[in-house]
Amino acid sequence: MSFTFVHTADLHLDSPFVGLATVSPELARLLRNATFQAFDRVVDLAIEERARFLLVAGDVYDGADRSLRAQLRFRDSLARAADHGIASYVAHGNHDPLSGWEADLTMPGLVHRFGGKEAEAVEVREGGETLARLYGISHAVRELKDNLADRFPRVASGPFAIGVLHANVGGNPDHDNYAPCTPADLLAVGLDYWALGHVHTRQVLKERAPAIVYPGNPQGLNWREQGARGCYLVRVDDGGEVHLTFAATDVVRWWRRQVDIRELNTHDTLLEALQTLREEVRRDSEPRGALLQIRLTGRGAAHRLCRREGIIRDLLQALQDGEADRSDFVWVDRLEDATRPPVDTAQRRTFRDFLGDFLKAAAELRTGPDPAAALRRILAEQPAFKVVAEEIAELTDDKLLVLLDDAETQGLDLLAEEE
Ligand SMILES: [Mn+2]
Repeated sequence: MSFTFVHTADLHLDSPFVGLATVSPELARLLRNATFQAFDRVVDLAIEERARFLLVAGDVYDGADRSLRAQLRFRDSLARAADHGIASYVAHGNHDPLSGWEADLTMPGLVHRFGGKEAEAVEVREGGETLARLYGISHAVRELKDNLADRFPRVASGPFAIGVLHANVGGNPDHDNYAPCTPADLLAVGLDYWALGHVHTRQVLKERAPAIVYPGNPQGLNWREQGARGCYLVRVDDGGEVHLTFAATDVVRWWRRQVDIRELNTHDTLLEALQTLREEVRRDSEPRGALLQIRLTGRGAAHRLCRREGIIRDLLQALQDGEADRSDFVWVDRLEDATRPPVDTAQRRTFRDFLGDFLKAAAELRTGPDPAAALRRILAEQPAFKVVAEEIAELTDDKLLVLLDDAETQGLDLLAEEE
């Protein structure tokens, strides 16, 4: 019997959005509701797709002392799912362990919360048949260092089996190492699907037999959490095969981009480049709003333009004008000037110092009889390039010489830093 379920995690309901420099009252209101609205979209998806159940793999709330507002909203969303006959299975994570404060609320009947001792087993039944067997465990306390995968029973046979777990699998260095375990620990349990939480960027560690999935958070929370965010719609077919579909649920999207000023010589072209970037980001975020941080980089004439008192502020203002009223807004929160003055390479090359010698060597290589061959010879002599020898061999001569130009610019930037 085929069935569908929705897998989400790391809702961080009522999370304060940190790191924004300029927030209008409209934007503040939108952000204050974003985590709730994103979870509502997860529930909407479950209803539209007639999902049999919903899995929430930890970090429902942002802090152990969860707000009453967050608890009420979570309950109301689960109640809406329950009204459509959709059961919810919830595990708690390091941000919202069972030991945290909890309001005295009655959860809808179709909600099951996993305990914190052993992995509990729950059956999902339909018409006298067992559709799936779920195993799950919650974090009992904060900063749990135990391997929770060890607390799952070994499962050899039976109906489609799912594990719900909030854990750092494989020692992801971008996240706290709570409930650490390895992919091998998970494989040893013998389940068909691992519904994980903790890592905020979606990641399919294994596609099938078993599928091991981090859905990421339904709403990005800060500048490190860029791009589309959402949950997974999982279809299990008659043969027990897993089919994953990602669905974006984010209400506002975070982006960080760079603009190189090398070719930009006037205020017009500079503003145009920034507006073009803003429109690209709008297309990448549609139909929702976006937050954007821009860093101006590179060497060129525009460096002097950027340095003029008040220019960066005025450019930022120009980019923000008219955005606040749009539903598909791109709010440029920050414009950072990291540009450098242009360098007259030909003149600098004549200096008798390390940077002069560096530029001379690059120029000699480029004007020699067969620059590409000479460059290949140099790369082959350097042990550091051995690991990419194959990739270098595959490059055309033209591409290799473009890399030489890039390397010269980069070397120039690094060496001139001291000056
Ligand atoms: Mn989290």
